[in-house]
Amino acid sequence: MSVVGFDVGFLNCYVAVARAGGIETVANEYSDRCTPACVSFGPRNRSIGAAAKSQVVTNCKNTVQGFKRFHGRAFSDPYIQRLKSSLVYDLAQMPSGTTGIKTKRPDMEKQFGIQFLGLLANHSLCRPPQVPCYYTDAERRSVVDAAQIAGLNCLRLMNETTAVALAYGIYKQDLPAPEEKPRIVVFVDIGHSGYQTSVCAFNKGKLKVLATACDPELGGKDFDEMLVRHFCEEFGKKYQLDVKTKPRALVRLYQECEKLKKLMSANSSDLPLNIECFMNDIDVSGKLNRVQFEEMCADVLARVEAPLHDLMEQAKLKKEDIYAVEIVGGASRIPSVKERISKFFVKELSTTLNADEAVARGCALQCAILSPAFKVREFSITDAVAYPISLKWNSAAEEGVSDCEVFPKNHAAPFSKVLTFYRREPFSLEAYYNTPKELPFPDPTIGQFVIQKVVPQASGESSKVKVKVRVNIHGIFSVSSASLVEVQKTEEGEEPMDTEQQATPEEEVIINNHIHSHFVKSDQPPQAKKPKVKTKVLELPIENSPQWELAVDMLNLFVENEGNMIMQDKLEKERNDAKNYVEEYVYDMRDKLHGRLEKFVSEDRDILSLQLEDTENWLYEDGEDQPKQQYIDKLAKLKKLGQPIQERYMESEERPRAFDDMGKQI
Ligand code: ATP
Ligand code: K
Ligand code: MG
Repeated sequence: MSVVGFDVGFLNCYVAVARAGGIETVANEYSDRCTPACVSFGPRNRSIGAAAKSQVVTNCKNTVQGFKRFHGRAFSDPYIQRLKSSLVYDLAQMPSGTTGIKTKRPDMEKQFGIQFLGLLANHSLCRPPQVPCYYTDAERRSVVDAAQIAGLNCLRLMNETTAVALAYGIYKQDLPAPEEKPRIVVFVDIGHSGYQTSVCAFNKGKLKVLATACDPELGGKDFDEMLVRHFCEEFGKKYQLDVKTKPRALVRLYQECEKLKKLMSANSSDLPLNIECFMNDIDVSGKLNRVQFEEMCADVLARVEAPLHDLMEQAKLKKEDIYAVEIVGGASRIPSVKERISKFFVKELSTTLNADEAVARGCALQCAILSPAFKVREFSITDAVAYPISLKWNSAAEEGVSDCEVFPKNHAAPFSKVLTFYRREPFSLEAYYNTPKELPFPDPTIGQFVIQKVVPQASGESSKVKVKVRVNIHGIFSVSSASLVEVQKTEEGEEPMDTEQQATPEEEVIINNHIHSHFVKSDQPPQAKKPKVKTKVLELPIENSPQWELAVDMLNLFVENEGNMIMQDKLEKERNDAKNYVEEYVYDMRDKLHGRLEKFVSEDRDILSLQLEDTENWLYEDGEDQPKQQYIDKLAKLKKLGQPIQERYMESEERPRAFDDMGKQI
């Protein structure tokens, strides 16, 4: 068994594996540790990673990138609608209302993210994915579904900055003892699409996320965008080209601008941008230096500080409290970005972590900790709730709607709470984020949860209903159980026992519905204070409808589709391999016929030569696109001619050796 950490970025994916010796970031089939987050749909099969990325220009309408941000989003979401116009491929509304993509083949209209994450995961043989800390409930659930579709056992969905914090803390030998003042470290991750930051408190063997802040729409791509805009304008004037009208040209310009941006991180001099045959057979060229670049990106750069302010404010920390500021993510290499962060904290930034691999490595470490197959140093991680979660319900006393905040912002997670209601009939709870302005989403709904089969006590009084709500290890909210306490009769006897076992920290909350809708925290279970009664606890069914939930039948359909597509990809690969074997044989035999096999061919030489030539021509014409069996048959036919020649050669090679051996024996 292996456990793997998986960082699916907007642009790049990294995979780290836990091995006996430690954590290792693994390379893909191109010996590259970075796999592009890219899937390309061909007429018959899909290409993934680097193979897909190479089709960004040639198959631009069916090559999908940047799908990380489509998880759990309604098609009508303004964010999606805004992005839609800037994408080369088409988006579509899925039957469930979520976002999907359109590809050339109608049978391949797939739900975003959900399918692709699985693909990438399988492709890179990985296990648990990570998500940005700013992901909402629906986005997280979508990623967990994706892992399931890919047949992965997702041990924990990890917040990216928390994974980085773990990668930082677990190897540190000099952390303060548990009772000492913790070491406070800020982590900043600026990737291609998003900017996240967290502040964590470290003590020996543990870390606690104190606060997180982010700008989900600030990253490397915004700098690319500025460059693209600049060159579109310049080429418009200089060459009278309207780049925006040609998706292919636009995609190429994006690629070149990204390269230029990276070069600019290391050079402050003028740098060229040249593209041959860019549009209408015109070669284009331009140049830029870092000062100009920073000028045109002034608006983007101005957004770097806001999340840092927010972070410090939430954690109620002063800059002097910060021990170190660790930065990761590709775009953290942009000098002016670094400068601004450093200036804010009045501190040199630390780059002790691998900027590209830290997230994946942290995820792999977490998995190794969670997996019984690995012995890892004990390290406890307490994450934080990103957005405050509230519940609302219809008040029993017909006073209208009541609500309460169950998990305030930055509340520890995972965590469970038990809420106590007094009810005589089934009731429903609606969970929602109570700060809609903070959300990257317009819809604050988390879901609807109906507590079923609630009945009054035999006496006619309201029943005590205990509802357990929690934020689980993935950061997902759920109503995990509900029970009704049935008072049977007053009697001397044993206390009702709470036999529930709970791995996550838990807290009991009483909702006093008769008086007001606020809740009281009690240190002791309320039963302890009551006279001794015999009670029976009945488990109640809960009807769960989280927002944008993938229905079970849809999930099954996706699993089936994924299986079919994997099969299709496999068949297509076998077909291509069969074709390649024919091609290889043709070239190999032709060389050998003029080389070491030359002496062993007689009249069969011409027949074989002719056959090889015919086959080569066939491969480029009728044979270019044939079923697998055709290639197999072709190869067999050639081998039938080639085999006797090769046998004669082998025989002559063996003969002198046999004599030698006999000589030695004598
Ligand atoms: P996200 O975290 O937003 O999902 P990601 O994880 O895919 O995205 P990263 O791999 O961390 O993103 O970073 C990719 C970004 O970093 C790209 O925009 C890339 O151009 C940029 N980048 C990488 N190296 C450099 C560099 N030397 N200078 C400037 N930018 C760079
Ligand atoms: K990444
Ligand atoms: Mg990233």
